[in-house]
Amino acid sequence: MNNTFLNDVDKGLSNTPKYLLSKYFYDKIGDALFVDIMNMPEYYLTRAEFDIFKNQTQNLIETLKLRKDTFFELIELGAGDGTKTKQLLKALDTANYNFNYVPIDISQNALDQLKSSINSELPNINTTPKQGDYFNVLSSLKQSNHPKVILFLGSNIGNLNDILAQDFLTKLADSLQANDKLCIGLDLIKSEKIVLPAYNDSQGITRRFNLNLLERINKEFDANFDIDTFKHQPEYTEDEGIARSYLVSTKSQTVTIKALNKSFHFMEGERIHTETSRKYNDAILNGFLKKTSLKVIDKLMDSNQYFADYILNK
Ligand code: AVJ
Repeated sequence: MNNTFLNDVDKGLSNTPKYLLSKYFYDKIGDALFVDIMNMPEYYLTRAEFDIFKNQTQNLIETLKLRKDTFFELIELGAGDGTKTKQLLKALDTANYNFNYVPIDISQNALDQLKSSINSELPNINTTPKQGDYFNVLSSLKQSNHPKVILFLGSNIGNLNDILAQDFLTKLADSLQANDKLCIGLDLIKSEKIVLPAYNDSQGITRRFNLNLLERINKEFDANFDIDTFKHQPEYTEDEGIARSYLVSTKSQTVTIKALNKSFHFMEGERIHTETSRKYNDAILNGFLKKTSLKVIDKLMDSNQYFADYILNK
C-alpha cells in the first residue's frame, strides 16, 4: 500500500506536467479536513445530496426496488463519514429490511470511525467494511451471490478522468447481475460562480486539504517540501464542466524525497495537478453508459437542482 503511494509519487513528479493522485489526500488529517470541507458554506455538494437522502428516502427505497423478504448487500464505494447514507440506513433499519452494509473506502481511519459510529447509532445494522480503492474492490464484488445495491455517492466518480470513469463503469457493470442496482451521485454542470468557490472556500480549508498531500509526502517519505512556497490553485469552466486543482510552486526550487533518493526540480510557476472533479449532465453520463450494459431508470435531484442521484440497472 505505502509502496504503491511512493511509486505513484515518483511517477507523478517525474511526469511532465507533474501530477499527484487525489486518492492520496485521505490520511487521518486529510479525512478530518474533508469533513471540514463538507461543512463549508461554499461546498454545496454534500448538503445537496443529503437533501435527497433525507427528504426523498422512501422514493429512493422504491426506485431501488428493495424488498423486505430478500437479503441484500448494500455496498458503498467511498463511504467516507457516511452522513448521507445513514439517512437511508435509518429508514431501512426502522422498516426491518434484511441487509448487510459494506462500506468501502481508501482510508482505514474513515472506515474505523464509520463502523464505530454506526455501531452506536444504529446497533442493529451489520457493517463489514473493506479497505481499498475503487478499482481494487471491483473483483471482490463478484464473489457474493446476494442481490446488491451499490452506492457511489458524493460525485466521487468525478475524481476519475474520463478514460478511467469509462473503464470503471464498464468493469462495474460486468461485476453486477440483472437484479442489482446502482445509485451514482453526480454533481451537475453549473456556473463557475457556484462551482469554483466550492474548491476555494474562504476559510482556506480546501487549500490546507490540497497542501496536506505535500505534508503527507514529507512525513511518510522524508521529503522536504516547503509548503509555504506552494499555492492552492483551483480552476473550472462551465464549458468543460471539469474542476481541477493544482499546487503551484511560487519559486524555482528543488525538493528532495529521501525515501526515493531523488530530487525533483520545480520552475517558478510550475504546477502539480492534484485533483480532477468532473461535473456531469444526462448526456455525459449516457455517453459513458452506452458502452456498458447499464441504463438509467430514475433520477432524484435536490431542491436547487445542483446535484443528482441516478439509479441504474443492467
Ligand atoms: C470527494 C471527490 C467528491 O471532488 O468534490 C472536495 C473532493 N476535493 N474539495 C470533490 C474534494 C476538494 C470531492 N470528492
